[in-house]
Amino acid sequence: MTTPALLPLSGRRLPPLNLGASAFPHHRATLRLSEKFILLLILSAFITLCFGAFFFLPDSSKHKRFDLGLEDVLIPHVDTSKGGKNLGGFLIHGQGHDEHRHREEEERLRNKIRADHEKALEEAKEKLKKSRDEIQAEIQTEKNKVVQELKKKDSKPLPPVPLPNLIGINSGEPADPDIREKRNKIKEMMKHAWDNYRQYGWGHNELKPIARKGHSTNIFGNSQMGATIVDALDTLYIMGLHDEFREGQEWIDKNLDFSVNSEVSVFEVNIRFIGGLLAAYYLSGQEVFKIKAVQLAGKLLPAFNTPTGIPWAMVNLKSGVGRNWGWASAGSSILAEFGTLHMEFVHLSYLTGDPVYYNKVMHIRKLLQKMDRPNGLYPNYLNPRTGRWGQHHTSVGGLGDSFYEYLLKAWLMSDKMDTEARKMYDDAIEAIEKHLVRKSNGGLTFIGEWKNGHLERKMGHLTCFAGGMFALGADGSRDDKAGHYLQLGAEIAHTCHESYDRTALKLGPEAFKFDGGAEAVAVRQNEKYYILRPEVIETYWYMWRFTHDPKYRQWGWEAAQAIEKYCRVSGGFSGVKDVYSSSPTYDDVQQSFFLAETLKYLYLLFSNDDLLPLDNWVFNTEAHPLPVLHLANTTLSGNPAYR
Ligand code: DMJ
Repeated sequence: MTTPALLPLSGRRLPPLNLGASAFPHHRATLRLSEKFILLLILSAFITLCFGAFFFLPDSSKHKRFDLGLEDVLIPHVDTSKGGKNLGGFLIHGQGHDEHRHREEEERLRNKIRADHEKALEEAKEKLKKSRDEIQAEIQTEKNKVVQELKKKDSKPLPPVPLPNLIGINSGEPADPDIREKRNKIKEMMKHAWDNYRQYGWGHNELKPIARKGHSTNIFGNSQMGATIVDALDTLYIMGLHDEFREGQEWIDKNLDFSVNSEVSVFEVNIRFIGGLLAAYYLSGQEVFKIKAVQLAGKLLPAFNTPTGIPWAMVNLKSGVGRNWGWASAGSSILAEFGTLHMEFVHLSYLTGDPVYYNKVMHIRKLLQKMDRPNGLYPNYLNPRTGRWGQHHTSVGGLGDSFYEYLLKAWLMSDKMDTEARKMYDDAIEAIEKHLVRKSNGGLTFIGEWKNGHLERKMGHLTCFAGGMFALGADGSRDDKAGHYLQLGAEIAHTCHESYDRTALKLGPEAFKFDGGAEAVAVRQNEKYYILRPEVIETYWYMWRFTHDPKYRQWGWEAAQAIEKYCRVSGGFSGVKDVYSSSPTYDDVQQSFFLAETLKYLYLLFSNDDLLPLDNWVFNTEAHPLPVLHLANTTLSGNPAYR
């Protein structure tokens, strides 16, 4: 095939194009020639247009002003109050000398534009001499440069911040050999869960322990973000599983990337990823965790771009577009989701010196403070467009739970300086006690749910965390009701233990009733499952720390044995579908919170209290410990950047 030569604008013939070997030589040659031709055509049209436009411009000297938006350059300072005199810059208003200078300037600019065009043309011609591969290689080099620049920007060291007093990062090894043995068993369970995830699900969000492959749900979006790795890190660290911790760190360093086109839950990513990364940073001091947490937090910020500043439930990490769950009442955001950001966001502001995170969560708080609350209760749904409550449904379990938890923990985390949060917590639990806490016929204290004007006598497994919350908030409670709240915590712990004890597997159902003869048992088939949740064990641990009543260790051990017996499979741990059936079927999911929370609380239950003491650490809702910020007279920061 003969190669046609192109006649460029300069009249010089370009060398024949090197087409090279190809499976479709004809197509490739045609394509390259037409591409180049079109490029040249566009260039020449552009140049003609520029020259034409320039020469057909009205003669600006007649207008006495050179009006290309350059007057600031040409007439640097004109004080009109002084009658248009020369003020050391350019002369104006019809003086001959002035016109001459304008014309000279015009000429200079024309020449510059001409020279620029010629240069661009030369460059284009040079480019056309290159082969497609060369051009592609150049483009790739440019791209790489940009990526490198971005990476440099992303991994820019954050401002140094005086670290809070990190007390109690120790082995916490108990002296009692029986307790030590139990603790070792929990560590072995952690190793089994981790090793199998490592082998079959590495990099995926979670593990399917029966199918032995990766698993994910829509809360993590559609990309492999290694949720189990991030969620498990601090548990590995606390248990002294340092090789495993390092493996996780390496994966995060090399693979955890947030520039993915993936729509994630803002709440879940905050509590599991940001909470997990921050805890790993504070425990280990490894900068990479802090940097990743800050990068990720930046990706969540667009979720707050709503008319009210109440964030969307989900955000696309790449585009920043947010939206709410389709199932939520009237397009609402969920109380337990937008109300469970405070701890992590305060730490982010503390560590970065950037108040943006703090301002976002304080804005939410201020908005909630202004709203009317039916019976003093916070409904679970709030519309982020209108700022109005959705359905009047209040729960201390799913959809509401960790909002109350974070009010208390904001106060604790601020070294008890954030009294506004404490007041909101006290007001909320007073209303909860009045309207939702009841005693069953059989004498069990439970927390029901408020649904459109009536109390549903049902309690979720999730609600069981509240026993620990009441105990944690006892000290510092209004009217010095510490004893009362500790007692309330103990009663909830007892009820939740009963919900475990009344099953075949000695594991608790997802929800249980106190109605029509039912006492702490699930009635509906679809509420009989146990998915390795932590809340009951979490409450045992808090009760143990505050009372040292041995029954809490006993109850925790019962739960650990049941998990070992009924949930352990050779490929990890699985949830079960019916806790009332002695031959249960598996759901085939090893949830990331099993490693983050359930096993961590069990391990702490059999450790000494000086491992992560509660005066110095506050656990986020995913059991990631964050240090108390000992701040003088401010809820925010020991970081001088704020002061
Ligand atoms: C965890 O992800 C967190 O504890 C959250 O607050 C609610 N529940 C799950 C585990 O059950």
